[in-house]
Amino acid sequence: MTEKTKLLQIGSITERMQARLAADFDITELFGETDRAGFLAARGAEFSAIITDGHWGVPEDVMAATPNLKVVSSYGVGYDAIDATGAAARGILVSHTPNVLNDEVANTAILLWLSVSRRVLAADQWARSGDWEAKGAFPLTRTAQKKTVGILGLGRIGQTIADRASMFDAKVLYHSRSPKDVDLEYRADLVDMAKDCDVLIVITPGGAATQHLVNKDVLEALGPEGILINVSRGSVVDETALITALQSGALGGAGLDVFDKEPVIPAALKALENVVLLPHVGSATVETREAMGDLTCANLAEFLKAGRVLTAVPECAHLA
Ligand code: NAP
Ligand code: 8YV
Repeated sequence: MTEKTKLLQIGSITERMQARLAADFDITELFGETDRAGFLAARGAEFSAIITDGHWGVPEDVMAATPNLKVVSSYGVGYDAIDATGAAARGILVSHTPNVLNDEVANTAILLWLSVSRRVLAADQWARSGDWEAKGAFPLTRTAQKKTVGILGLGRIGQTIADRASMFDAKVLYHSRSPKDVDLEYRADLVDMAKDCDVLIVITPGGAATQHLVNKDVLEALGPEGILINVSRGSVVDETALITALQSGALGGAGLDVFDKEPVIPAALKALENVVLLPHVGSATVETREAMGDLTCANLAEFLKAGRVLTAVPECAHLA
């Protein structure tokens, strides 16, 4: 009988994924180890494969302690927590889960936008608390119809959000580093775009290149009636500037699925009435997580079978 491939698991995986991997992989859970440094020093060299997710990625100490690592399969599309360039230089293939979550994350962005503009949480509270009987009708809210929607990052998910926005007769603008071959208005300057938007939806990757792209100037350009939706990474928005803008009324409202230091959300943000906060659940439905999990496992299976992966990150595409 051939020995199973040693797979290091970072973060949690579903039972379905466990079951799919069990036949070919001998799985060790990193977070089950109490002496992490001792474990990595003693056993790091055993592992040729890692399974992780977009949140945990591959921490530097793990990368450094796994000299025989050949493949990393990440359960998520965003891989800012993995040094993909460094991995590629070592010949390590990194895979992720593009496309299978486009619809779900786009739906979450729209859900947040409508929740903020129609003040769904406050209206729910009005209905439950007895305010409806005591005070009468809930105050009027703002429509999502015929607005100007700016998309920051018109990639796979951004394009799906643009499709959804057109259902609300929106005018869609977008900003990214380069214009795309699409029938939408490109804006080379983010502040300039924000000035013209009712809603700004952020869906770039995280990491150093996008750190605090959405800053005080962008938020002020969006303005007192403007709404910011962030379904990308917390790092893309300057959270301190965001809180200040929301507190002062310089920004109208925000719908946030992601935060700077997850799972910690600043108390000042939680105290605000003009925000809707989600605990990073953009892709978190049974159906979409199943598709993501299947692709995560299929990448590992393909590596065992053919020494390549199905959906490599761009930095590793030449190795796949
Ligand atoms: P994608 O197809 O690679 O699209 C990313 C877009 O961002 C591209 O249009 C890119 O265009 C633009 N971009 C990259 N760097 C930029 C910069 N510095 N300034 C302006 N635009 C920039 O990625 P995707 O599959 O749509 O996923 C996007 C991100 O969503 C993921 O990386 C992840 O962080 C996040 N996400 C979050 C959740 C959640 O649960 N909330 C779920 C899935 C994904 P240019 O290269 O032309 O700039
Ligand atoms: C996941 C995500 O929540 O795909 C991403 O980039 O942010 C989410 O779909 C994340 O990968 C943790 O599993």
